[in-house]
Amino acid sequence: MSKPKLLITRRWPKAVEEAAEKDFDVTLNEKDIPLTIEDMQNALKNYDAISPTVTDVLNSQAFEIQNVRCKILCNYGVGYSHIDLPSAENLGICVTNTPDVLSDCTADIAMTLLLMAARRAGEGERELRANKWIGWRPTHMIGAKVTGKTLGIIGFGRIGQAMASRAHFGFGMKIKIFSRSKVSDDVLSKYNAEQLNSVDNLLKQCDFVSLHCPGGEPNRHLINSSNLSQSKRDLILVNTARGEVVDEVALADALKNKVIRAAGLDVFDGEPKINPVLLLAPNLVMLPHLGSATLETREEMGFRALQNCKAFFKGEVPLDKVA
Ligand code: 8YV
Repeated sequence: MSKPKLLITRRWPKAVEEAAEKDFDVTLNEKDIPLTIEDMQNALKNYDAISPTVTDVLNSQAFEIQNVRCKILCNYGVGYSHIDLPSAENLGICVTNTPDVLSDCTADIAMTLLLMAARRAGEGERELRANKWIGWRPTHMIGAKVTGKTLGIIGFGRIGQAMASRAHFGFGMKIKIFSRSKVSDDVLSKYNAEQLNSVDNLLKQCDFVSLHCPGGEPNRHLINSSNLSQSKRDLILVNTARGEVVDEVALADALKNKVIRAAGLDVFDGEPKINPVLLLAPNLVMLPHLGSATLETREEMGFRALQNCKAFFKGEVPLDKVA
């Protein structure tokens, strides 16, 4: 029996590309350039399986085609808000993601941003490299203390809980959370966490807020000028979820007008383009979507995507089926 034709839309670590070759007739994107919507439409017509990433255009328009061959989109990544699930379902295409394997590294990056923003690490490094450091003094580059403060977590799935674990057990932080569904008392009690009933309340009560909810339309601008204006004045906001969750113009304004203290972003609305207002915003640390960027995790993400794809072609329900 011939192997299913699989398109891997971006380069993967070597070990997983090699593993893919064993079970699939693989096409790699040798130049690692993001596919256009037309490329994606052609791929949907010519491959049995596609493993896309966050950089792929899989909106409803991408699926407006005839003669679709693709049967599974085994997404490389946990977030899948770039895939229009109803359109995929209409065409009978199965969609899977890669949860679990990137929770630790994404929480590590959220903690990195939290610490960098609080302790002004980016600013400090820039000062030093610009040869502007005039030496130690008691009032130099004063930041915000992290240990013992209150952290608000929005979205309390695997990554949110990994963040709570680091903050609570590593930094003695008090944890408050917002989640649309009721989190079980068992889970909350692990971190001595309190579930609040709204994002607005969370922003009012916390020194730090870290976003770990899905992206997409339902959560677009969950953080906006209205709730930022009611937040604690010293709030530090961290976003490793999806860019659209934060109204970036409102965030830049809040930073400029000292409505909040600082922020750390790993994700951007319309990335890799960065809204120029962010580049001008003070007290903002930015990273280029590095949440899952460790070799171990990027390999595990590939193995998990392949595992889902193999299960599908064996006639099983893939472990991480989301549609
Ligand atoms: C991934 C992520 O690297 O998994 C996710 O949802 O945000 C990233 O860490 C990226 O999405 C790859 O598709």
